[in-house]
Amino acid sequence: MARGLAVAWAVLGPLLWGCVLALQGGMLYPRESPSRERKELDGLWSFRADFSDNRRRGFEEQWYRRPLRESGPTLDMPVPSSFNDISQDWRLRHFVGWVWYEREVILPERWTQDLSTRVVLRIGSAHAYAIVWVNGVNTLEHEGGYLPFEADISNLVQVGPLSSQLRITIAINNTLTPTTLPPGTIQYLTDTSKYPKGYFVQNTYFDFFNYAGLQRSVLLYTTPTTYIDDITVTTGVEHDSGLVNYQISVKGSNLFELEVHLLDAENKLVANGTGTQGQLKVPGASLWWPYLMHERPAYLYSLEVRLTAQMSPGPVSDFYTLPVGIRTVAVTESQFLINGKPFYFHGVNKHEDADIRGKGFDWPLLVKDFNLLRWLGANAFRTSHYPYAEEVLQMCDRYGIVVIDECPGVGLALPQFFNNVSLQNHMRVMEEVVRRDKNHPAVVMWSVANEPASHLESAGYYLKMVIAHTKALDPSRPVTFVTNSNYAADKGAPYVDVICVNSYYSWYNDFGHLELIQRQLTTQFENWRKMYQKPIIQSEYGAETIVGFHQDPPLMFTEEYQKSLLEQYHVVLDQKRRKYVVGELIWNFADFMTEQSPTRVLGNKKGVFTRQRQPKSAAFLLRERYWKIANETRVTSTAAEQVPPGLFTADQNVSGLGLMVICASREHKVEIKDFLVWK
Ligand code: BDP
Repeated sequence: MARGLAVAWAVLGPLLWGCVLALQGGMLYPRESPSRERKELDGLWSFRADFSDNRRRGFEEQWYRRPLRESGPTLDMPVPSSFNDISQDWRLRHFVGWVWYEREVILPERWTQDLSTRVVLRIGSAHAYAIVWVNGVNTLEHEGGYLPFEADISNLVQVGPLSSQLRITIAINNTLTPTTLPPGTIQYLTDTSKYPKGYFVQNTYFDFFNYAGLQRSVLLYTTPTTYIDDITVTTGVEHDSGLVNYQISVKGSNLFELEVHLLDAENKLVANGTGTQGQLKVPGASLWWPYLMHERPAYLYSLEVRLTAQMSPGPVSDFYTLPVGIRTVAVTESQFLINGKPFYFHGVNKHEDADIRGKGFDWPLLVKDFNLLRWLGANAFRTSHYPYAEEVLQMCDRYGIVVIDECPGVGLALPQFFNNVSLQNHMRVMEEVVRRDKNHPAVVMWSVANEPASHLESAGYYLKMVIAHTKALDPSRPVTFVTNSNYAADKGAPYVDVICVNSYYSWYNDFGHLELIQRQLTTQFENWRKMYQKPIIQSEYGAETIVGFHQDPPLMFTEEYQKSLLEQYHVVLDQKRRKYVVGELIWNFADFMTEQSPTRVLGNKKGVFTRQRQPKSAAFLLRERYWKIANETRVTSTAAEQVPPGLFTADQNVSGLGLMVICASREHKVEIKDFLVWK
């Protein structure tokens, strides 16, 4: 049964693209073009946390009606940033409830006078519930952090007494409840001998600090009033040609023409088309390959879309350019294929996390992280445990770092979290994730959850529904969730395309007993394999390590212990990766902040880099390993361009092909220093 499903997906997935569920409204990343302008609102905002007992003073006093400074004292708050670690006030570090942000903006006069211009306010993310007012008018509400939302505010800035002065007020509530994603509970502690009246705590069921605020950019952008609302691209390969299927939605008029041009990396036109959907054929296409898999990784074309609409004052044009990578993804019963070749994930799990800024987006941090990934020889990461900023995925497209894109379905630990309201919400969140990230070639698989209580019957139904919905939204990619349940008890595993397993042998289980890892890990893989003939990824493993702690023979928390634990895992991974294990993702790329607890010393210390991005000894061990694996799994350029037509089924001898690739690559070594010159 399970086997049948996986094979059916590999064969039918891409053919089903025509049956994709239509989502209302696009969420194209705001890019400048001859018809579009952008105004970033990053910088200092006015800020106030509502410390009142019921946290509702801001609404009772209508703080959005007047400039925030008029209703009380404000702080300077940088955007993007989490608000938690910015001030010296411990109450703000641990605040639960509504916080208020405000920013005054001067708009270019044309934006307010030209009625054929559409002005959009876009918030990159606001964790976890946000209400937005523009000049005191309730404009937008959004539930869920880590994803963008936007509103057309033209009628607010272009009618009435025209004014270039805009006041944007955003109230954000970080409370997590049983029906939010991630879920949480609020616990009132009523024993007055211990706690003051009304005392409550926010319980979370995940292992990272619940940073909040405007953690990604806020911006304004324009389009013409008839505009390109959305573009959906899927790609394929037929003989030596690349195929680019496009679907474009236009809003504002039915009288329009669309022209589509595909340009290569040298800006040369390679194909063109017209209309709202079509297929472009690129003979001799350069494919999008993962980092270290090919000598020319991450090849991107540009899809230029030009809209011309007939409006009463005359023709209007809109332009949008989308980066496109041509690649295929498929799963057989023992392999993960990119462009028809076996792909092995040798990478990391990450967090959006750093000193002071918390989960706030930061370019220097992002570029440093990508330099470290390349240094490490990592070719992939999972966005544990929520969708990362769009700019991160753009970097992945450009650097060839493959992504398992995970939604914030983390901490689904209690039976009451598997209810119908949560299920509807989870499916809506997956719609938002797919809508936002569907066009990134780097994204090769969706993960709908991390470590849900998947042994529960109710979780089985819930996961089945979320996975089916995600597949209907995007039949072109495999879907998974990450499990730590027992293989025999897991009720969600029948529905995934790839089994992703977390295990912490010799850390949380039999701690200190490194000698048991090989036995236990072998059993883990063999049990899962016997039950489900599907490829397996070791999606987490690792050990807590305080940088600078040393002990030999190794003891827990030392750098030596982390290294030894990894080495033990690697022995088994090496045995199984030539069979059906298709990836290993270390937990974690870097140390990160968590809630306080007796088991966390200033956060989770399982990073191979510190929170400040300095290497622990394990980073060097991992680096040797990843570059060695890269040497073994790389495809030669000649083989790479010969992508077999159509899709593999489990019956075809793909493992034979894998062997051929390994042999061919022996003559074509990747040197560790290559990362310096490849990009
Ligand atoms: C795993 C979780 C991850 C934790 C990790 C740990 O998926 O979020 O941080 O354990 O305990 O179970 O370090």
